[in-house]
Amino acid sequence: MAKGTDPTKAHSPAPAAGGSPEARANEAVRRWIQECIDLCQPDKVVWCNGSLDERKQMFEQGVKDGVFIRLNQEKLPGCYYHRSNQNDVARTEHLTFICTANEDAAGPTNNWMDAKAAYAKLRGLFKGCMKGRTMYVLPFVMGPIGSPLAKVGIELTDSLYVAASMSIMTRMGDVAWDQLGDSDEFTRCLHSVGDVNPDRRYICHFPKDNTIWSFGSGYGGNALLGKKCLALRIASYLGQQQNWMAEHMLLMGVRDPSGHKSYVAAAFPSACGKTNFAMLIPPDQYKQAGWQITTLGDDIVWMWADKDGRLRAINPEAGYFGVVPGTNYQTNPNAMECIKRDTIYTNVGLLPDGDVWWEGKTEDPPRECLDWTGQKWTPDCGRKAAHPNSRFTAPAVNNPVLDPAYDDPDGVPVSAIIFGGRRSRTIPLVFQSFNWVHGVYVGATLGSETTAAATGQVGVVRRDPMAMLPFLGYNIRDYLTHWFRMRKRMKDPPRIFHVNWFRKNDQGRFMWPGFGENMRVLEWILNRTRGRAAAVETPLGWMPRPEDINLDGLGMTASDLAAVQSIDIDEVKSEIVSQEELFLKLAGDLPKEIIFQRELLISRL
Ligand code: GTP
Ligand code: SPV
Ligand code: MN
Repeated sequence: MAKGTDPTKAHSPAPAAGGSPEARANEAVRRWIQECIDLCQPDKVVWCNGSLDERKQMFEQGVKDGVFIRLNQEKLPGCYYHRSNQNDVARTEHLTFICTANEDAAGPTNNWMDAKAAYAKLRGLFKGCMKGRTMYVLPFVMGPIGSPLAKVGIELTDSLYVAASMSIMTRMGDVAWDQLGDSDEFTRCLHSVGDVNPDRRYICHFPKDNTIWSFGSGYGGNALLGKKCLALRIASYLGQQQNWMAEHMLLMGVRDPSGHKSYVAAAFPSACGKTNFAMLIPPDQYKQAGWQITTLGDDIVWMWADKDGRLRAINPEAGYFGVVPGTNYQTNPNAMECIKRDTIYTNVGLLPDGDVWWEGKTEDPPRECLDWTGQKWTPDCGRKAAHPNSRFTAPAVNNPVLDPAYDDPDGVPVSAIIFGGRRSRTIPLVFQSFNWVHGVYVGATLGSETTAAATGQVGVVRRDPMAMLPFLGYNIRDYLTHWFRMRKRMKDPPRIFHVNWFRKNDQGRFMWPGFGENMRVLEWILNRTRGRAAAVETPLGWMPRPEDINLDGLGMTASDLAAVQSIDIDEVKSEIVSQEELFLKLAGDLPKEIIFQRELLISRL
């Protein structure tokens, strides 16, 4: 991948329109695929065209192979069930590597492997790994077709689950050959589930070679290589080289009662509420007044400054790989609509009639089901029916509130960027940063309690800068500097906010109702972006007075709101001390803006 490539450069058209996918692949593609075939030695190679018919055949084949179980087609038309290996249920951050010639390129927060050593090690694992198996060739595009930022990837995989999932999650098929033309600028994604042994599991990224090699896992973020591996790790590296941004963010449209439309991007760490916020249904009174929320994306956003100096954004994905537990018709009705048909359910409970169940789906649990491991489950058995990180894979077009601009190659202008974490204590419901540079500091010091989306301890606060800690393809020092530099490309940068839906009281109860009611906070945020709402200056930033948040019909008093907004100076001091854990890793490399902002915060206390 050439350094400094112009992201707006158009590719020349494909050599031959029409014909078999195999015939349409250009020389560079064919050469690379042949190398991978020689290495992996599959019995069979299947070139995929991304059609709905093909996806159907994949499901049928998967049912025969025991990869999928056909769900009750009356209740859940087009839906299939998949059980993963029990040791393969979440991203494995300790087995994820950035592979470069020198360690500095990966930086202090990534696992690093020498690129040559990594290729050698993984070549040993890939050698002959597809004997007796089929290799699926999955050409795909990340981003609306024709967008200046759209990227082509080709994934080679021996997993039918991955093939079917990629067909939902990306714009897969012939569109990729059209977009690629005769160029060799595509991400080379090689994947094998191997023997699903965590001791032989490596998710390796080679940013300099535009290459991803993933071995030994079939789980989402480890195996659907267009998602976290390409659209965040490789893309963040490319974005830094080419002056754009790849972020772990949702993207939503908000129409106010006057018909004015704004777009908001928000970065929350894994399992901290992006899908739910992106599909938010406003409370009745807001709906009646004419507020309307639409979804562009729920996990990844690519952004660039246009010629007028406005930040514009697209969602590179075409589907949702969402957390299942806790999803129901009260918390997220739009997600429930999305997953009624044409959806893959992974690691949820399976009911006797071929329907599915999970914790939080209904108030009353079923009398019995099979749990995510296939064992008989009853409500009193002491185990969970669904794995806490069980997931749905659903096409974006199923979303009843999909934004019309979702497929627009020009993207949408972003008015506000929101950072948020899962914090039981200390962090108030909402505040606004003083300006872009302060906002970058707020994002860089984002803390959140860990969740089941990655293996390891759950519920401990860790620093997760911009919710990107596990997804950075390069040195965090250069990433933070990139955020500061992007400011210079913008005439009127988006306002930056911080939210926390998860603060708890001394009884351990959430102090804010969350979900649809988050609309009330969003209203203040949007009004702030347009100079239409009041705020007071606090040590953390601008905050609404209790009367600036609409509490009508919420059953919360102004003093309840004051409690969820309260700032305890001693707790903030501890917070600053705990930020040092990240800053020490950066040592002498901490951008000066971060140091100044930290000093200014301390001086405000
Ligand atoms: P990834 O797909 O892992 O990136 O997660 P995500 O950020 O999209 O999180 P998601 O929206 O799936 O929410 C994760 C969990 O948080 C689910 O169990 C939700 O029910 C819960 N959740 C989401 N929003 C809220 C909220 O406003 N309040 C509370 N209390 N819980 C929420
Ligand atoms: C996350 O963990 O942030 C996810 C799920 O969105 S995965 O695609 O597995 O990374
Ligand atoms: Mn995510």
